[in-house]
Amino acid sequence: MTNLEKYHTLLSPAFQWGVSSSAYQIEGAVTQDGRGQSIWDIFSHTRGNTLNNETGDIACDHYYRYSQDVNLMKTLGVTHYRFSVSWPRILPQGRREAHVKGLAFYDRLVDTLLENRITPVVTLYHWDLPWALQEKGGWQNRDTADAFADYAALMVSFLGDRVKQWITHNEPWCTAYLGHLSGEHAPGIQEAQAAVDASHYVLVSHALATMAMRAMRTDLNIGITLNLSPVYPQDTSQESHKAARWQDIFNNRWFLDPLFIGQYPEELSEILGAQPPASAQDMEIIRQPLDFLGINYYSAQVVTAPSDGQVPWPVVHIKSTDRVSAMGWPVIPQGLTKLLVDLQNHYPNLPPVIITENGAAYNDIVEDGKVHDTDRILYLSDHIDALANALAQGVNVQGYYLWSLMDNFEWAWGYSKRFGIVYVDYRTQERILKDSFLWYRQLIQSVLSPKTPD
Ligand code: IFM
Repeated sequence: MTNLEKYHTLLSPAFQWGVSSSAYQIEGAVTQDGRGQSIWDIFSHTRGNTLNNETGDIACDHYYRYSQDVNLMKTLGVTHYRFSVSWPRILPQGRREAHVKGLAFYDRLVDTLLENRITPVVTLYHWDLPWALQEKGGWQNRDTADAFADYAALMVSFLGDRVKQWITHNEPWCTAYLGHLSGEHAPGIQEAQAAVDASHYVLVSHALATMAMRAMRTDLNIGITLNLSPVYPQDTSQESHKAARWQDIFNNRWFLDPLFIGQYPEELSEILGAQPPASAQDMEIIRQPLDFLGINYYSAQVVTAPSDGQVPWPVVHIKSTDRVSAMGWPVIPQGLTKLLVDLQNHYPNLPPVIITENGAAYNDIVEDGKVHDTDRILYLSDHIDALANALAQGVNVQGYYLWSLMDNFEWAWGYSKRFGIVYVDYRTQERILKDSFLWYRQLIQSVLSPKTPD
């Protein structure tokens, strides 16, 4: 018996079983119907930024195949679908004139989902900032936060009658760190001050957008999605404990503390080498109550102190015995339970939690038209068990969304990493159901209509 079966009664009847995706990773059609360019168009078309210089130009061609893809979700039996809106498809210049054809695409998608009894959940920002705004400083410019609030209000005016669950940002840590410090993601900047400025204005934009959306309608559930990764010290030494605290601030508290305590962690500036441009007024609005916190969980980290005292960064250890995914991320399902329980203990005002992404890339092989992805099934079932353990410890988890419905453009990794439970043949755009799809379908069915014991 899995833990989910054991704790089945702890699941609310409204528990959301979903799949997640994002616009640039699946839509393609980047020059169609008046779409403007995003920072990812420019970044991926700059040689050397992505594996094999791959781009999202075509991706899964979902812009044209969305109805087939919704059919797949219907077959899967999910109750919810989380997708993101491409900001430059709606506002090619980032602000002002909305583009009717861009809006019409999401209109069709939402209606098709509802016709199939699948609840749409919209993420407003999953990393594809309009290039026109980047040219004016992007997330390093506070004006971008105002533009984001206007865009959020526009989307609510358009879809708010049918879409009730909204996520402002997906993984602001990636926007800030990968986009502005390591430079692995668009816009490819490598500067500590740029990263903390971007993190702050992203949080301000989240707050302004939340207020603007709430001013328009009172029937919306609004949250933000953070990618969180719990940290374990490798041993009991003081140094390892300090390393774990620093890594926890870097991975998690950089965003959690401003959102739920109203201040940045004290050591953040020391860790990152730059100070966020925060005012008391900003911190006050960033802390406003949310309807839910979205969490993307993939892995955890075990750390020790840096070997060279000069460099502040803790050292992340991966044991040779660890299971690892094709991303090289260790598989640590119990980290999800720890994360959820620790969050609940640490932040008394934590809203209900939704796991908005969880999943794994593996090197899938098609054999006789089938993909036997047993590693992925094990990963998923272990993590759903870990979620059930957190429920059993009283954490209010209201949903689980698997990343991802289908293989897609994995950012700097191009198409080399497959996270889908549907295999995509990128030459033909054929979709092949992996064994994990059938497994997830069965799980959802058994939870939604459990057999009564004889
Ligand atoms: O593909 C990404 C997604 O865009 C954001 N969360 C993590 C996924 C896997 O890396």
